[in-house]
Amino acid sequence: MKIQRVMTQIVELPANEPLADGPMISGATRLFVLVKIATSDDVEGIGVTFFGGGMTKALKQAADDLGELIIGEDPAQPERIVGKLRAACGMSGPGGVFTLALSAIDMALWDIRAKSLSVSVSRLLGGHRDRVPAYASGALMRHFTLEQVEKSAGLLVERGWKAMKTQLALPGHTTPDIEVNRIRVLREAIGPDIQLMCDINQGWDTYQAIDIGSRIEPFHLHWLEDVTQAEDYQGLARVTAALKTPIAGGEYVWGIEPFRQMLEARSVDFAMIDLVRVGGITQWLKVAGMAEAFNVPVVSHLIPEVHIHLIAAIPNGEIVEYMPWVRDLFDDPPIPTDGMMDVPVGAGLGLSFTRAIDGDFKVNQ
Ligand code: SMN
Ligand code: MG
Repeated sequence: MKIQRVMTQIVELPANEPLADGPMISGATRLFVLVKIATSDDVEGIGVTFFGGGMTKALKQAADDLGELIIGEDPAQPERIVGKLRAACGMSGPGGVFTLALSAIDMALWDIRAKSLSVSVSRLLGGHRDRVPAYASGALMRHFTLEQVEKSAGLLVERGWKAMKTQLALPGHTTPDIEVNRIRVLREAIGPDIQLMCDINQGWDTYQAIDIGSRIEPFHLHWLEDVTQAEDYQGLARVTAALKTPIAGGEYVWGIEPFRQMLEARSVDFAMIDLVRVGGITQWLKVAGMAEAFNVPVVSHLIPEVHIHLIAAIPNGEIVEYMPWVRDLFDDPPIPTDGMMDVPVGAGLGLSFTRAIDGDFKVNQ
């Protein structure tokens, strides 16, 4: 089988919050770069990437450039293709737009490979489980009022969620007491049995993380995420050692090597892997294996429609982050019910872009 065509497009979707009907900024949108790879055997694979922001057109162009370089390659050789692209692109990598574009292509290669074997990507990669827990994310954001997050948290429980994530490092005037109070209010709103995670998005320093982190311990967070600068492995390790609450991290780093540093420094209790920043499925699996060797569970970041395959495939997959940013790109995407998500049964990723989106693909423009 040979790669014949690589098609890309930019799609803009509304930045809504459907999980608890939360407030949205009027007119706000998010941009995605979609990739479709066609092969000589008529098998097609799809991928998605983002985080290009104001450089989304450059990200699409990067995907087009990488796409041109892989025409004629065998899609069943993702490592060969990654090696070729790295060599061809000089110092455009190892992170940034190069890796974001590579990830979408790599996703599509695994989609093709699994489709050509008539299995799901999850089965192809190990098939540890067919169902995994998922948590609601994006509904309890730091810029929402206390009343809003309290209401939304209650609604998430009513809607069957068993786990959900909020955020601290609040915008504007804040104090440790204000931060702690928000977690207290949320814990009271959802009761003792719902898993509550909290994302700091690198917003605290080590001392704040230990101070506020220890004050919120009575409210039993399932994890505290990205408490301080992601590359400060030793600082994070101090926080991890000081708190009973497990620490999650990993979404901010590029490629696989930083995970080695994090795991060796014992700076995370949960390895959170971002599919587009790690370099796609090929690299994601390497981090998952490294984490397994350190007895560290793996959690996903965004793109739950693809991550469901990965978290389900591996023995140390803990939970899928369900943040439905890309849900509306697909026909009949997997959606969690009662906090559980089923691996799609179709071959490959089991995903297809909506007919309208699919009709808009163009070859390398
Ligand atoms: C997050 C980061 C970037 C985009 C969306 C969400 C957040 C998360 O850190 O973990 O969900
Ligand atoms: Mg996060």
